[in-house]
Amino acid sequence: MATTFTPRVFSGIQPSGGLTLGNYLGAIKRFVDMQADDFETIYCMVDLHAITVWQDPADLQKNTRELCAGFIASGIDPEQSILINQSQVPEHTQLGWIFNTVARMGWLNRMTQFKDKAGKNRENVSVGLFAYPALMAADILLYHATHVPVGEDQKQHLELTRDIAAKFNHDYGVDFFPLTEPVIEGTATRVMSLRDGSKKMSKSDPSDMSRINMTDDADTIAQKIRKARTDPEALPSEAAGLADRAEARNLVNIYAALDGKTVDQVLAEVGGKQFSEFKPMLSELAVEKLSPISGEMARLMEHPDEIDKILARGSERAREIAAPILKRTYEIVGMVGASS
Ligand code: AQP
Repeated sequence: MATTFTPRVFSGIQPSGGLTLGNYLGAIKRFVDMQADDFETIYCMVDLHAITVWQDPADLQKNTRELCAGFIASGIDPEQSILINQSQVPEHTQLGWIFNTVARMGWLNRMTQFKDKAGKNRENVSVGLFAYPALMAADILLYHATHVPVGEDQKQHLELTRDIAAKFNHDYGVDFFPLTEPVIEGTATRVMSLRDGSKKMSKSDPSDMSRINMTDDADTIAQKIRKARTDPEALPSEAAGLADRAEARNLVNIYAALDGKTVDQVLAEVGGKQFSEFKPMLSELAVEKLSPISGEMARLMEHPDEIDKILARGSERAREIAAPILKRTYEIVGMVGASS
């Protein structure tokens, strides 16, 4: 009979810059929703992933704490959920190594995120950037997580996680790791750059005008939305009318996600309006929804020791789940000493 796994959610965000609206709508807002459901929830600042591309050490520390503050300010309760920093739970890298031996070069070679990030510079990027998806599989499977809420861009990595779990189970003749389900839901699973509707909004985009940062003040948010690329047409009254209008669709999706409505509901209200009228409405909504979060983040950042305590406590709780799973993995693989 197939093993039954405890319903458990794991997801992470890299402290590779400041949090963006894309991270918030595509990931954190979903994390908060899943906390309210019948799941154990573990959320991680994946600092070991962040360093697969160069991070200034002082920035990495600040970004890790700010990310934790962003989680809490958005509604993640550190008592109800386990909040951790990846490097404080060494079992992640230990299982990551095992999975480096399970994942195949051909699988990793197909990862579009690696291709995008490496670009023409393949010979010069870190080995860690290439192996990233195997460590991500370890992050998830270390907790036998059954569900992973992510944005659209992580779908391929989640498929790879399932491939790694299946190959491990098959090779060792066990039913030990679950085939984790990705949870990619909502109207903003892929928030696009404000400057280019074909590129996703990203923390590390060189243009700050391409994204809304969760720490941006009201004037900055309004300025970025005012300058966001659009087209000269009025808004349509139905979603089908946005089919070939990437930038327009992006702004409407953002509006819908912030307001908790469907795209059709939003278009029923704003169809026929020009962007000169719609953009101020979007700015007002974004400021209304984001400024309480940025205010709370700033307040939490005044007490970095408290954030560090939350992460230390989270790591202890996480290790209680992770250690027996790693131990059993070592036993299955045949490591001497694993059973003692
Ligand atoms: N634009 C986006 N729209 C929807 N979801 C998004 N996510 C990221 N960008 C968008 C989701 O946020 C979670 C954390 O992502 P990450 O920090 O681990 O890495 P990423 O996807 O590479 O995010 P960034 O912002 O683009 O970081 P950099 O620039 O450092 O690579 C994931 O669930 C992701 O889907």
